[in-house]
Amino acid sequence: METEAVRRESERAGSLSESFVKTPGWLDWCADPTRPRFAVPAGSVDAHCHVFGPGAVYPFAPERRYTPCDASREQLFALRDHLGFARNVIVQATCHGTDNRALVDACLASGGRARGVATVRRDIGDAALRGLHAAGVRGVRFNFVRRLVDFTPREELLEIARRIAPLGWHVVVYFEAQDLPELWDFFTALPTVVVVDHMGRPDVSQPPDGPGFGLFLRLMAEHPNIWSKVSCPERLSQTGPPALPGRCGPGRPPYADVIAFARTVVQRFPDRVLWGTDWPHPNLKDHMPDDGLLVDFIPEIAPTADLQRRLLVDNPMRLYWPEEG
Ligand code: 0GY
Repeated sequence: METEAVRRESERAGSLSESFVKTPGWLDWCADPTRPRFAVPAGSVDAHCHVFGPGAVYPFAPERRYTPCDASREQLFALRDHLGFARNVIVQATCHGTDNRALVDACLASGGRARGVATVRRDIGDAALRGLHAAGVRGVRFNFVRRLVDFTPREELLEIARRIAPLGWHVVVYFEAQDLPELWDFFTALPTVVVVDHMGRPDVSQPPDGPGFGLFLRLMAEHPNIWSKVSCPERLSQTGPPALPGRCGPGRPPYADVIAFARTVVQRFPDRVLWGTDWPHPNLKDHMPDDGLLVDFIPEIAPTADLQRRLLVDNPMRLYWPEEG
């Protein structure tokens, strides 16, 4: 997958001064992913992925909770092409804090094939917001996962949501299932579309029709402005098998314990679901998935061509490229 552009980017990064030491035990992204067996529909969008630096060009934020390996825009675009996707939605990763430069530059370098979800502070000016919009940003991310970020007061987040609503942007929220009861009132008060990362991180050792996931399904059923990414089985699975060569394949899907959860959401809310690779997969501890085998997970959770087209093309296009609709 190595391209001339990737090599040039590495050399550029290497020639600059700042260097970072990865968090001990960090797992690097898979450099030689399989080509997926599942052919994604034409025009598919990878609607959750990140860029990391390169740290020498776009330094990681002082307040970060982890230091990743580099994962440049050229490397992301090479993966996009390898997997058969047409576009990316790049989500600001917490290792860059509220410095959106790597994200913005990736969007600008994409030739219109990437849009972004930024992280901003309440004191961001109108001109800066307009600049983000011009670059392709269409949402802000609020993160409630305690191991990743410090607490931000709810009124500050609400103020940001009110500022971005007139731009037609939405809010992406990342939280863990046990925190949903406490966050419910805040989420349901937001004045925009709200996109939940990774189905609100359910405990997949519990039944998909049990009370825990039932609360999340109720959130979506009662609030038509709430969407979900049915992504990250590799983070949620407790039993595997992992998306690694020789460990999964035809008749033996990866992350079998996540399938019922994601399929339920896709089938009940087919017009409000998104899918993304989550490349370069920050903070995985157990294994680093092969992104090609991860794409082969999609037909397990979206079993018909119609569901696949909505999940991968229609929904992300409506949210991120509405002007093309
Ligand atoms: C994800 C998940 C994680 C990290 C981040 O921004 C981030 O640092 O999103 C995680 O560690 O669970 O969605 O990529």
